[in-house]
Parts: sequence; C-alpha cells; structure tokens
Amino acid sequence: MGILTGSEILAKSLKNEGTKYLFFLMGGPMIECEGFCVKEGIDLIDVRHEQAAAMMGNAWSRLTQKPSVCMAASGPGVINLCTGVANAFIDCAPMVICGGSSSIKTYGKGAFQCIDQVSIMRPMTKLSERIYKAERIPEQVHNAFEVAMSGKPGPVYLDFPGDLLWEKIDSESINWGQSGKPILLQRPLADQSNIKNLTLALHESKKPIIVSGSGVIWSKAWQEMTQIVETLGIPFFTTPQGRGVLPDDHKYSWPNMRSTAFKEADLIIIAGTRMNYISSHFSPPRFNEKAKIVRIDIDANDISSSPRYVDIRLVGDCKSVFEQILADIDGSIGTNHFTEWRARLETEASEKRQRSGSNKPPSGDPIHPLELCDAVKTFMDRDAILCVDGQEILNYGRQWMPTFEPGHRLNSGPFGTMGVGLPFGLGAKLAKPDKQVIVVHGDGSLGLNVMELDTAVRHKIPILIVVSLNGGWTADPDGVKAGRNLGYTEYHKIAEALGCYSEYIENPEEILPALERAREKVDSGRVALINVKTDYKARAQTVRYASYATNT
Ligand SMILES: Cc1ncc(C[n+]2csc(CCOP(=O)(O)OP(=O)(O)O)c2C)c(N)n1
Ligand SMILES: [Mg+2]
Repeated sequence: MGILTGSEILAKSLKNEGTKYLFFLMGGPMIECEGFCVKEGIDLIDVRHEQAAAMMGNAWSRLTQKPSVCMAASGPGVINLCTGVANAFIDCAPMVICGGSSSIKTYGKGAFQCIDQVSIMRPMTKLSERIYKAERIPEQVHNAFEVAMSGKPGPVYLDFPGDLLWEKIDSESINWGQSGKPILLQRPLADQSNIKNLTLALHESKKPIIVSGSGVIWSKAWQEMTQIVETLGIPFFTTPQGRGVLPDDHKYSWPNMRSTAFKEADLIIIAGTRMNYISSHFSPPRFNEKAKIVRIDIDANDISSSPRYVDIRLVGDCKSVFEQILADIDGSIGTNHFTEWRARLETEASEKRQRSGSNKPPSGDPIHPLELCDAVKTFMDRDAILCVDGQEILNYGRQWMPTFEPGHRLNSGPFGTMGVGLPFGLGAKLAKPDKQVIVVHGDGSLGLNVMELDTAVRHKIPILIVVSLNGGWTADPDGVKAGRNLGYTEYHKIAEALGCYSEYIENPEEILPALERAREKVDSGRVALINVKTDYKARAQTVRYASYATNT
C-alpha cells in the first residue's frame, strides 16, 4: 500500500470493521477522511446538525444490533454530537464516534476549535480516548467496536487530532493485526445454582410476572422469551423501549392490568432492564413489597447497584439465561401451573374492556391526540417501526399505538430526549428499508431537528412524519405555562419547501385519507409529512384502557 495518511488509515479501518453508513457533518480535520470513506464504499449520510447524526446512528444500531459510526468536526461539531451520544449511552446503543480535534502540536496554544473533547465525552461513553499514533488507528478502531458491543452496549468516543490525520505513514509500520476480525459477542451463562433457585421459586409461586426491557432485544432473545412465556404461561410486561419482543396483542399480555399485576405478583422476573425510574425502581407501593425479585442482566455492576434487594441474581446474557431456565425446568412447569393467576388478570381485563367508551378515543373538533393515535394505529402495517417524540403525544402514543415486532418502537426513552423522533425514523429506515417507518412527532420536538427533512429528501429516505400540532410544548389547558406557546407552526409548508409531500389537516375525518395519500407518496420514494392540528388542552394522563389489548 506504500504511504498512507492517518485519514486513509481511519477510513480503511472503519471499512474493515464493516461500516455501512457514516452519519456525519463535514468539517476539518475530518474532511479528508470523509472523502476516503467515500472511496472505501461507505455510504455517507450528511446531516444538518451533528446531534441528528448521533440519533440516526442510535436507531440504526438498535435495529441492526451493530455499532453505528458517526463523525464530526473539531470543537462545536463534536460538542453538537453530545445530546445524541448521551442519549445513546442511556439507551445502551453501541456506537463508534469519531471526532476531529485540533493538532497535538498546537494543543493548549490557542489553536482553532481547541477544547478537551475527550473529557467532555467521558461521562456519556463507555470509553473516551485520544489516538496518539497513526500506526495504531486500526487496532484502536477495532477495540472501539468491541467495547461498544461488549456486555451492556454503548457509545465509544475516539478523538483524532489533525496532525495525526495528516501524517504520512509507511504502510509496513501500521498494525492491522486486529482490523476487521470478528467481534466477540458474549453470551455468558448465569451461575447454575441460581438458576435452580429460580426453578424452585417458580414452583412455589402463584403469581409470577416477567418484566422485560431492551436487553432482551440486544441479546436477540425474543424466541427464548416467547418459549418461556408460552410454555410456562407467565404474564409479561415490557418497558416502553423494549416493546415488541412478544407482540403487544399476545394472549399472555395484559397491558391494561399492569398496575394490578405489579401490585399482586409474588415473583417478579426482571429481564434485561434497569431498575430505574421508568419502572418505579420495582419498589412499593407500585410493586408488591413481599414479592421475590429475580434479575437477569449482563451487567454485574447494574445488578449490584439495584435499588431493591434482588433475591435471585442471574448475571448473564438473556438468551443464554432463558435457555438455562428452560433446560432446568425441563417441562416440570406447564401452562396449567398459573391458570388461576391468568384467569384473575383476564377476567378483570375483559371487564375493563367492556366498560362503555373505554375502547374508543375521544372524537371531534379540535382533534384529540388520542384520535390521531387511533388513526395511526388503524393505518400502520403490523410490522411498522414507530418512532414517537414529545410529551403528550408520547404518553398518549404509548398507551394507544401498538408494536408487534422486537425493537420496532423507538421513543424519547429513559433520558427523555426531545428531538429524537425524526432522526430515529431516518436511522430506522436505513436499517430496515423494507419496513414502513412512521414518526409521530410533537410540534415542539419536531422543531429541534426539522432540517433533517432535508437530509431525508436528499438521501431519498422515504418515511412518514405525522405531527400532533397542539401549538406548543406540552398541553396547557389553563394557559399558565411560561414559554409554552409556539403558535401553530406551518410544518407542512416547511416540509414542502424542503421537497417533501405534505398536508395540513384539521378535520378528524380527513386524517385517514391523508395518511393513505401519504402512503402512496412514501411508496413512490418520497418523504411525507402530515401536520394535524390537535387540542392544546388535551393532557395525557394514564388512559384506563390500552386499546391494543385485543385478546378477549
Ligand atoms: C432536549 C430537551 N429539552 C427540553 C425537554 C423538556 N420537555 C419534555 S417534553 C417537552 C414538550 C414536548 O412538546 P411537543 O413535542 O410539542 O409534544 P406535545 O407534548 O405538545 O405533544 C419539553 C419541552 C426535554 N425533554 N428535552
Ligand atoms: Mg406540542
């Protein structure tokens, strides 16, 4: 290969690790490397704000279960990535983030865009490192991919000073030893004696539940979880981000009995999810104080820092541990074991369903956000990928719009990051081009990354964006919130100006026909946006009945 620059070595290293897309915004000192990435055959997705690059990468990773790659220019470019990187860290999404930085030779001497990026990235990554020797780029890039995927996945940051990227290196001296070698995908088994304890506990339990999170998705353990749920007949509940491991309308899914099940369960199996605020730390009063707690997690530290005592600790990969559980039970527990418990949930669930009006969204003028969710629910393909961002629309959407496939629901998530919706939709569509991708966006949150409509059009990423246009941030029935009102943003005009198909809708009867017209446009390769004026007074509280519970 003769002489290579640091930029060329980086581009080749990324290619060797299987990089398909580079999510980035151009700028020095990465600009030459970005050109070499094109030569290497990597598809470049250039965005309008770096945070969107990180958010697209997050969604792409979650749907492909591979690390995504982002790149940004030094200083403000790297700092703009941060919201997306921090969100990926909290979402546990594996990413390799390459940031350009000012040259080592002039570091600390008032150089252009000079700031300590490695320190800035440290608290939001699994590893944040500067590269000092161009010869070691392939090795360190490979390790970044390994670390991003190992154990609990997450982002890794690599800092590339300009002089290192411009340096000319004799190819003989470059360490390519690890470059492109397969990544270790660990599937550690749990301690067998603890598996036996779980089997015993299941024999004693009258009311077990499984609460699963996105760890089950990262471990691709949905088949094994389905086998456990179905052969043992255990009711399951998923976290909002972990939806779809089993379909929301599965016969052992009772979303409208969530509170009752949490209060009454005597054995709670927490699989691949943190015991964080999302699930009220699995603690009383929401959860039974006397319940036995079981936790399956690949991260021993996470189990060790549980906010409630964990009786049975299964440190291991969900897929492996589910297999261990099935083997140990070995048919000794069948679905008849928990018949009473399921009947208890089912009886009350069907009573709730029969209560008048509980299965119907409010209708009329102005359009209620639930009516919009209901239209999307009617319209969407069963295997659609739904991305939802906002506050009211996020909460309404969680309760009204179903997900049937593993990982096909991407929300603002446990970090509560507004602005993810549109970039998530784009990353998801690139990961799964054959799926219908629908982004249901609040009008406020859409504004944060609305210029990514342009990215979608330029790169021909055909998705549908449905906006709940309630005139501001959250609902404000009493008109008391400072800084809430935005007015009714004409997103349909912005979308049109950027080359999308768009419509503005006020009449509830027009929602579905507009969605159908949009579908045609999306099917022909265009980006479509439907801006739907909704009720600014509608504040999401828990909807008593989640309408996707179709099992009667
Ligand atoms: C980056 C960021 N900034 C601010 C917030 C606080 N916040 C959470 S939801 C929300 C309003 C969302 O409004 P919109 O997207 O219009 O959806 P709506 O609730 O109106 O349906 C705000 C400001 C946040 N979570 N993230
Ligand atoms: Mg709003």
